[in-house]
Amino acid sequence: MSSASPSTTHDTEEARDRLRRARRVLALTGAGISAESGVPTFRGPQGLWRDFRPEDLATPQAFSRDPLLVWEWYESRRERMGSVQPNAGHHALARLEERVPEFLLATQNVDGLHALAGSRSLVELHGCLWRVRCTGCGAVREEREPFAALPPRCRCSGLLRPDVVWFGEELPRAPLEQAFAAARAADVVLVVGTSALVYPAAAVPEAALEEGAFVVEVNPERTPLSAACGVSLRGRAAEVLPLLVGGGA
Ligand code: BJW
Ligand code: ZN
Repeated sequence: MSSASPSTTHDTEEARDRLRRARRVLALTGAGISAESGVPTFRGPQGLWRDFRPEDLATPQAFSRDPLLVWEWYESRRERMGSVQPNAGHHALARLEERVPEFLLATQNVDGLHALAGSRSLVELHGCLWRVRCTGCGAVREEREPFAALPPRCRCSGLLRPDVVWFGEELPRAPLEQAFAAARAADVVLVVGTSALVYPAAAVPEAALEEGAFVVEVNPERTPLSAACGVSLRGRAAEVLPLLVGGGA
């Protein structure tokens, strides 16, 4: 990966100014925004999948083949994420929502940290780690406690699965449509902590660019989106977002 180059004060000021004047803002977040809360990202040297290939674990085929292995991975992540807290980046986005007339936060994350930080105008594109869904009767319920035995089963005896979106599965339709509609209408799109590799989420800022939105990226590394952005700020979300939004801690 290329080394991070410092973004200029001018870029930061331009992004802050655009956000201050914007009436319609979409924020799209990925695993990087939770990195400073202690949640590992998926890709990269410290990524969650350093020792696993995604297709070994995050696919319906992997789950059919070995539900115990897949559940052990999810339970270890649930355990780890159960104690983490939102960071200054999550809080900055919650503050931004309060002052922008039309604001939407679309997250690819399944950790629930945006809601915990107080974001309300929020759609989860890849589901939620704190919900389970029955592969038999389809019932969905919140489940924060660890399971007594793995893989867990529903009252109907069907196998439960995490209510998240795996490769090859369709994203929940309404949240995805909301994200694309907000992208097409936005003055400014803020893309934070995503490698911009996983579709269709990666197509959301592409749609905004096609409609002429100003796209601000916050990421310590370059991504396939960087070159097309209005400004691409090379930094960590918990440091850069408070500079862009102001106020609060
Ligand atoms: C920091 C930081 C700090 C570090 N501050 N930043 C078009 C082209 C090619 C392929 C496809 C395509 N369309 C669809 C596909 C296939 C596939 C896909 O995209 N594959 C690509 C990988 C090639 N997509 C799908 O299969 C999707 N479904 C689909 O398309 O269905 C079609 C369909 C239609 C009709 C019927 C049926 C099907 C589904 C994708 C589901 C993704 N699921 C996962 C797992 C969720 C559950 C779980 O958590 O276990 O979602 S995969 C994983 O990747 C997770 C993430 O949400 C997602 C994105 O990752 P993210 O968030 O970008 O994280 P990283 O780790 O990649 O990046 C972190 C970034 O943060 C880095 O850039 C760092 O630099 C940065 N960072 N510290 C700010 N402090
Ligand atoms: Zn059931």
